Amino acid sequence: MRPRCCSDVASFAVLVLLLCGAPPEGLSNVIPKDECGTRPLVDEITTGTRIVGGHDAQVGAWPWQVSLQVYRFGLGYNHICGGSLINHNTVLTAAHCIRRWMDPQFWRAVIGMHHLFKHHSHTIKSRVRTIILHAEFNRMTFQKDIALFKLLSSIKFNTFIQPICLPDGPLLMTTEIPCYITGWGNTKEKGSPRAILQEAQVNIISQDKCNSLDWYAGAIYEDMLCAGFEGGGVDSCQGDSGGPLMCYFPDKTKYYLIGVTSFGLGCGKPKFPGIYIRTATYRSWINSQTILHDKTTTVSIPCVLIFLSVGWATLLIVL
Ligand code: 4AZ
Repeated sequence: MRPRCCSDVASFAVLVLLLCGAPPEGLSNVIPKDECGTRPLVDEITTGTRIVGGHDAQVGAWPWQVSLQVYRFGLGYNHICGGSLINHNTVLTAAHCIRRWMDPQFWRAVIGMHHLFKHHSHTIKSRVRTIILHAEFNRMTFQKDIALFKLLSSIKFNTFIQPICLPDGPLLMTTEIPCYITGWGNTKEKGSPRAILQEAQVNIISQDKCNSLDWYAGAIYEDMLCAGFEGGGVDSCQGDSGGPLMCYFPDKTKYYLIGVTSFGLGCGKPKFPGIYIRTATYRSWINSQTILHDKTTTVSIPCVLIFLSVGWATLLIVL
């Protein structure tokens, strides 16, 4: 039997480890289950009508929409891609957005933004701590086009800033479930980006239809989904990549992030809808990467010192 003092010391060590692993400021950094997917500034009853083409979003309508921007000497920060806030310090985006800017120091994330060049008092800009690319992202086929940005700041939620819910597995989609895409990307294939956040309602298109010979002819893999219209016209475009494809589930009264904007043949073309990475497929990757990273970065030096001291004390008592 171990002496009581040793089990007390061991319990204390476990307590120190647990406390050290806890996120700062009492903010949970795991993926939220309840506090997500709601739009405090929008009355859901009045929305849900079909949109032909995109239109300006209301201020605060999509509180998880993030603009990921790169600093360019002499030009300042440029919007590169969209992203979705999934907890206090994590943005989900597309891997192909990172291109040559692998160093997180090039980037910032802007959250709670409506106009790209006119920030509100509630807009938050955060530098990036780490970029986590899916290790098997394929630049040729765009399979596993998914990445996480871990932010340096822990973002406080408010009416303009909220995380979106992530599905635990495939969600039952019906024609009653409205789905939307948003972004500051081009409004035409050869157009220019929009300063005001654009939104559009889209249909989810079956894998079989999307892969048929006169559509994408087999280029759409299991981890992708197609959304838009057979006749084209409503679509995501360059600059929207990384941003959300989200659906409102009336029974849950929440929005879920169903896809991450990835690619497409041009923009708005008939039979070539936008392609999105299925978030349900990557739920365990997202969870493990988020938790792994938070655990390795939130164990502070004082915690390590306390833990080592407790370890030494235990050894001295035992020997
Ligand atoms: C892009 O280049 C891009 N029409 C994103 C989405 C689509 C096409 C291109 C889908 O970021």
